[in-house]
Amino acid sequence: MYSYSEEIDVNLLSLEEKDGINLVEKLVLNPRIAHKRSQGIDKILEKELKDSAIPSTKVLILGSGDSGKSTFVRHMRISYFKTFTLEELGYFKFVIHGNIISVLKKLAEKLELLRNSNDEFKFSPGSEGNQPCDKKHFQILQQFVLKKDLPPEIVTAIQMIWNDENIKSCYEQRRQLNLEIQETAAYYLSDLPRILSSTYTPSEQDILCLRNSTKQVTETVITTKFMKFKLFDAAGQTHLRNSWAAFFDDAATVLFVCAISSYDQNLIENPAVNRLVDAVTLFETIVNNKILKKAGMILFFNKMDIFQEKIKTIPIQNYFNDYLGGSDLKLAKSYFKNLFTSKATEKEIEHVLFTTSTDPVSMKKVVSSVTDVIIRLNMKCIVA
Ligand SMILES: Nc1nc2c(ncn2[C@@H]2O[C@H](COP(=O)(O)OP(=O)(O)OP(=O)(O)O)[C@@H](O)[C@H]2O)c(=O)[nH]1
Ligand SMILES: [Mg+2]
Repeated sequence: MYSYSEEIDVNLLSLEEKDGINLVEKLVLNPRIAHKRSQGIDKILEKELKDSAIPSTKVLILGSGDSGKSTFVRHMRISYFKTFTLEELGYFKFVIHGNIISVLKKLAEKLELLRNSNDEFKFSPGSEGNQPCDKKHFQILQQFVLKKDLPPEIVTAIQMIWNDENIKSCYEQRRQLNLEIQETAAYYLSDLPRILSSTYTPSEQDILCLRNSTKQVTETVITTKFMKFKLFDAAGQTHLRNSWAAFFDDAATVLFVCAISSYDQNLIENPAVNRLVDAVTLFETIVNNKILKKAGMILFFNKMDIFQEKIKTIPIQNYFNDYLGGSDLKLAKSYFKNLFTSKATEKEIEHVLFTTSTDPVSMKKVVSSVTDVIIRLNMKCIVA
């Protein structure tokens, strides 16, 4: 009498009308479908029961913008899931191409300004100083809006602009020129043919180097056999921090990330404030926050790769004048560790780590030790 497919979605839980027939009627009319559907529901319930038997723990990942919070979440993803979905890889590819374009646009725009100004800038030998860098390619790139794939003329424009010696000089002198350029730019720019090829799929290292500023607190759930980790990755820029407090309840762990290499940098959103001074102030409010009283603290001093190189040429004392350790790495680490931990008046810091989040080898150990601490802190939080 009625004809309908037996391939009915057994996971369909709503009893909506289909083909003018109420689903309840369908189930009564066809016992096979009813059985299949009931089996489907049993499976869902069984999985839910299994999942709910796994204890879960809430981890807040807090810290200033650009410190490496999302990069750490990507490490957790890589460690426990091993792969990313095709959809995620497509998105990462889009972000990486966007990163490259935005860096080159910044450099080309700065170069244009420099050519028309009296600022001191060392144009590359042999280049005609007042000739605009490949203007045609610069214009093509400036007008381009990235949607999905890169058209061939954009690939050419990117390569031509990066091959320009003056663009490279501009990049080398970015600090003196006060140009805020993504710290992982050199990694991508040194490997353009691979990254711009039509068959490009981002590697694990590419994914760890991408820059995609978080705009709102994002939850990532990682379910292992023993524990479900609910990671809340916060948006670190100053104007986005007032959304954090809504997530503080029931947090067993706070992982605070600061970029130790930023001691000589100011906030992009407020150029009057030193980034590391901002990070210490923020840390003080978090570590002594009453709602987070039960939560254990893990502190990451991230971007150690940049820090180690930087202290050789840019004295810490120029920015933190009570620091007297010169370019000694051990003394520098200990100074910043004391600076932060001395702010914790309400509790001990459980774990302090010096990390380079773009290095997958060293981060394997970090992920494993942090996971152990998170599990321990969860137990402590339950007992407290
Ligand atoms: N060289 C270097 N770069 C790093 C390190 N950790 C993170 N980065 C890079 O720094 C940039 C910022 O990292 P994110 O993880 O996006 O920073 P975030 O703290 O999530 O920033 P917001 O989302 O704005 O709050 C990315 O390009 C990362 O690849 C590190 O240890 N060394
Ligand atoms: Mg982020």
